[in-house]
Amino acid sequence: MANLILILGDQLSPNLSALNDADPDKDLIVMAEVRDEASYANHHKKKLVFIFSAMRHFARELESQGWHVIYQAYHPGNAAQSLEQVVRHVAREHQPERVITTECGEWRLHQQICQWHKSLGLPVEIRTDTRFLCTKAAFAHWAEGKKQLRMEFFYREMRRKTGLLMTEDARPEGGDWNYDANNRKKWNGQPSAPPPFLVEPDDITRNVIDLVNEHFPDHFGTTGDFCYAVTADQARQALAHFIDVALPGFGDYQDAMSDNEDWLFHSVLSPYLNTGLLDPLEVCEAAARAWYSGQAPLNAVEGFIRQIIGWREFVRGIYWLLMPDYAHENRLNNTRDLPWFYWTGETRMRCMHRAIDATHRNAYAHHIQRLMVTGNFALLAGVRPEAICDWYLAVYLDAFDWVELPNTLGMVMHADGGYLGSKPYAASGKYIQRMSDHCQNCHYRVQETTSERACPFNSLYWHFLDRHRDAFAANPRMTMMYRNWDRQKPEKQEALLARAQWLLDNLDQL
Ligand code: FAD
Ligand code: DLZ
Repeated sequence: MANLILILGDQLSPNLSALNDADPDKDLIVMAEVRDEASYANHHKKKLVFIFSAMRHFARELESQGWHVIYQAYHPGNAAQSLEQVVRHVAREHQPERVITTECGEWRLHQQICQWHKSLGLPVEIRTDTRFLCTKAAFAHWAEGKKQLRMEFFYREMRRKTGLLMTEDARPEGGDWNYDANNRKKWNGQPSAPPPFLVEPDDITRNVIDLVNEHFPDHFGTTGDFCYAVTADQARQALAHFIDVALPGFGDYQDAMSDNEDWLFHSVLSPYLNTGLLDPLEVCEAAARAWYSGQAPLNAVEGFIRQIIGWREFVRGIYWLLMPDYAHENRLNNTRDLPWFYWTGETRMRCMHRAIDATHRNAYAHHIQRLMVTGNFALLAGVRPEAICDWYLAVYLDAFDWVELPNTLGMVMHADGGYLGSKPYAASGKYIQRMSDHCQNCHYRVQETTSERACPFNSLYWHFLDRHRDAFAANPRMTMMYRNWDRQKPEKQEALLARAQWLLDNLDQL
């Protein structure tokens, strides 16, 4: 008897575990665009276009390989608007022996699927997602008994496991595990930033763009100039483009920001990795080859590989280890709502405006914008973790709960007490000035701290330290910050706190 194989919108990989041992002559594949998945967050319009178009292309590829695919295209009048309803409907018609799927990437949906065997009255087999290098169980095993979980040590395990950038006698290439100290240069326009990889939308994508504009007009962002890859072939071309033109500068300018350039030397591969169009090992091996052939320096290649086999796998491990309680963590007891300008970009803070504007246009901002601009501001302003997490989950093409939540709640908001960083990534305007040219085009003055035109990040930074003294003063990595605060005259401290309080009371006027 046939099996019904459910493939989700971020499972677009021919080697998906749900397809192992499947029989194209007997088994049915189900894929569905449904309202419940399209609207549980205010997904950016480009994210909807990307996922629906990539799903449609993948379904077509499967059909061309002889699979029988039942595909539900989105329509508001469809009777089935959740994945469960679609599966129930197909199961009723085709009477499969069981449902097979690969474990999904969100606790919310995972919990639902775990109940389907009861609601559908059918066995539901949930298979391990083998597209990650470290399974949930292997991560839990690694974490067991450790007082602190540190990415760096996990990363070294992953280097050993994969053999990436390892010598024959099992030492790291170049002698060091991590070359991050070389990766903090400001970018002054040279070498020039490479052009992004662009794909002209085909008929399938154009139809989806029309559909999203018609049915999701109120969602964040715009569909205009959609140019992302939507097939594995195109994603591989995007990878080749990155290796050729951007990887050599990736390390040096990894932390840089620019007032004019949206992408700098970043790969823009996360959407393809997260939906299965690219395989993480394939991506890292391509980068490693570029070093062995002399095409890119070690600090770039090691830094890039660390992001994928280190950070990406580490945050996923943390997510599944700590959910569902993790999503409710708020150790700094933040209560503030998200300022409205996160949705409009209408703020005179130039760095915030540029990061949000890029996000609105591209459904993309690079890591340092997410961490040190929009994230840093939310941390300093004391925004509720849930509110800022909802924003990050909605606005980026690559956003799925397993990767967005630990990055936002943990790395940015320090709401989990420090799994993702031993100290909060709080910074004043000085950091933004050091790493970008935003400040020279800003309404606010980065050198000033308490005046009406003083950069808001400055006094908010001190306010953050002062109000969280109990949480951080004993942290050895923050001793210097508190020493600098304590050294300031009481009048100055008072003026800084007063300016910050005014800002906090008037966030929507910034
Ligand atoms: P590059 O800079 O070229 O890096 C290469 C690859 O490394 C990325 O494609 C990505 O797969 C991986 N990577 C790098 N940093 C991280 C990280 N911290 N965690 C996980 N993977 C990483 N990444 C997502 O994929 N989805 C998200 O929803 C997401 N939300 C984030 C929210 C916040 C607040 C922050 C600070 C970071 C978030 N990140 C997220 C991580 C990172 O910012 C993006 O992966 C990166 O910006 C994607 O762009 P890129 O492909 O050009 O990355
Ligand atoms: C994010 C998303 C969207 C917007 N739409 C769909 C959809 O219509 N059908 C689908 O199968 N998946 C979709 N997804 C992805 C899921 O919401 C969910 O984030 C992942 O499957 C979790 O692994």
